[in-house]
Amino acid sequence: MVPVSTKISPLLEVVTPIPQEDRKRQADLKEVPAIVASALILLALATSILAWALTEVESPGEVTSGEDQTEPVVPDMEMAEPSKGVSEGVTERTYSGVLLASGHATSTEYVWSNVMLVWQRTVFHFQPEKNWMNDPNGPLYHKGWYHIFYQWNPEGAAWGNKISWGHAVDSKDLLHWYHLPWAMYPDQPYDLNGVWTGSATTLPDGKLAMLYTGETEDELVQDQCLADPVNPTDPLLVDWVKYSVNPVIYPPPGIGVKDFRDPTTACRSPAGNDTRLITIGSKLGKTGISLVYETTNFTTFKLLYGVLHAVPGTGMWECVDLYPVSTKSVIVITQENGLDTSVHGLGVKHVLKTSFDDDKHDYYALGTYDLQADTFVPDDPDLDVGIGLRLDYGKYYAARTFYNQNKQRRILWGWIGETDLEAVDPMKGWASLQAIPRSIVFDKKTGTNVLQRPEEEVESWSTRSKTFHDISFEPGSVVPIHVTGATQLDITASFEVDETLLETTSESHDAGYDCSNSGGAGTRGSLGPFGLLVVADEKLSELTPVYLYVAKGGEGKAKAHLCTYQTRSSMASGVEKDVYGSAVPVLDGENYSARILTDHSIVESFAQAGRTSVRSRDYPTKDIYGAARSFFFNNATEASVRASLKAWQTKSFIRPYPFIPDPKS
Ligand code: DQQ
Repeated sequence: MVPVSTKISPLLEVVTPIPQEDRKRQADLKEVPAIVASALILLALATSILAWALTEVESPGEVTSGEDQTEPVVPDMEMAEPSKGVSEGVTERTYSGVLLASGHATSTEYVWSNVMLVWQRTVFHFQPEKNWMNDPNGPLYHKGWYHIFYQWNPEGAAWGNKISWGHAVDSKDLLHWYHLPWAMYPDQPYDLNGVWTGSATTLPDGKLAMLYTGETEDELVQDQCLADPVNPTDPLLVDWVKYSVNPVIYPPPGIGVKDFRDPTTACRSPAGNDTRLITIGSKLGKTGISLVYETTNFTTFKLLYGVLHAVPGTGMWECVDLYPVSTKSVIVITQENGLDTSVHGLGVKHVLKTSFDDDKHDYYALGTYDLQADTFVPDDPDLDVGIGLRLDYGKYYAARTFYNQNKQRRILWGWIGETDLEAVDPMKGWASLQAIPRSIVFDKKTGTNVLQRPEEEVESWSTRSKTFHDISFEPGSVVPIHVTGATQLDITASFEVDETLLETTSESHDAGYDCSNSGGAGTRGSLGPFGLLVVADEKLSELTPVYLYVAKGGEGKAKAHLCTYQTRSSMASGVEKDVYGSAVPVLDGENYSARILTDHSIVESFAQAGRTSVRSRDYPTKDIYGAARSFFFNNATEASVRASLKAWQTKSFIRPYPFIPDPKS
């Protein structure tokens, strides 16, 4: 065991929680003195830390853009288009700027350089070569190739009315994608306002049916349409043709024409004879619902009586996803297999996931899909969709799964949107990315949640690794993690904490701890927070703490939370700075554990093998290229933490830039 005691208690200053709205309004003004003060303290502290850190100083990373790297880029707010929103079929940008009394947006004062903007582009997350992207669409595995389609604007880096389906393929590791020509473009009366989100169904004979939502241009009516690959034997599925008598489903009576979208993958119905069921999200008043349709041919559909499920007060349900997970403890193929969409019966539960248009979060519930009654019944009404669990507690939306029949895995894709100002997107030339694909299985230990883990191919994305065994960190310490290439890391860490302290500590029961209202990593308890500082620079002038906070819960038992603290992640204004996170179950005898992947401007965190996960999009100005560092920290007041950690440097897959025009355009 190596004891470490670099004392830095003032590092993560306690911030009094303030309401979210006020926080956004005040953030820019308040942070400046706090950051300056902290920076001075940290400068002194960093000197002692440097003795460690200097042993492995990285050379600056390569700048890939051919543009002038020094030329500053000033957001032109007047040129910016108004923010897009619900009525236009896309997620509203949550951060829309901070207006000063003068009426000027503070964000215009931040001068982004090309060097900073170029650095934000990720190296192992899926991104199109340019322009705007949102929801993942129709993911599938076909003849040895992974396919991802996605909502894409061929005309620029903002959501617009020419939303099309971008398309990329990869045959080996979900990393080395080939960008193909767009698959579908809004060019028919039934989809002139956009080829929106949809899903693929692989039929037993290997044929594919792709259902998507089209929106008409004049009345903005949302209808469901069918498309097929021109040549189903083509492993790349390059060409797609829309069905000649689309749309195949109109909004039924009583359903708002703008509230009817995002058909799911079809599953087999007990009615037999190739009868299949799909579900489509909608709302009735403020009640989120999902309708069920039956089809035998994907061209004619029958609306079934009632709804799959309804939850009052949850508003419009977008991107509904319904799939089975295995509850069996002994599985023939593997302990961790996923299931085909049509599997049901003994040893199977269903996950119902919906994306809430009202608050832009993805919620799910575990339950039973009764195929006779065509209804979903949650296991626990207190954990129903929108009341209980979220797929992710950070920036993550419109997720969609597919079944990889080759590996028997259910794989989840989800969209990470931008959290800065829209005006900056055209300067970068792109907006948004997809979170790394995760496999999704039932958590047989808790029985109350799913586990989401980076899909196994992600292991092959790593190159060099460094291991740190059994290191003891005193309360109030921060220690650099000596790894090169801290801009792109895959870190696994396990932590041991002396929980008997909960019996002796004067700390009162804190069952109501909540990452978002806690004040962040500066809120100190006897047993936490502890974790990593990522996307940080040597002086810690910018840093994103990802940490576990162990509070004293009911009956004096430990209650853990996984949090990501963005408040000091960027010195730039015009950037959302939230504290994300949620509780994570830790069972008796388990160590605390986390997996954290950083890819330039993205941090993806998983706790306890994926019981809880958090994504964040960061916009640093200092800790970029070779200046990026990672640290371990323990900001508990009483507990020492023993940690073991392995950090892998991940491979890069830099996509060609500038963009090579589509052969079709
Ligand atoms: N995005 C699509 C819609 C979907 C929404 C439009 C969710 O089909 O409901 O781009 O982000």
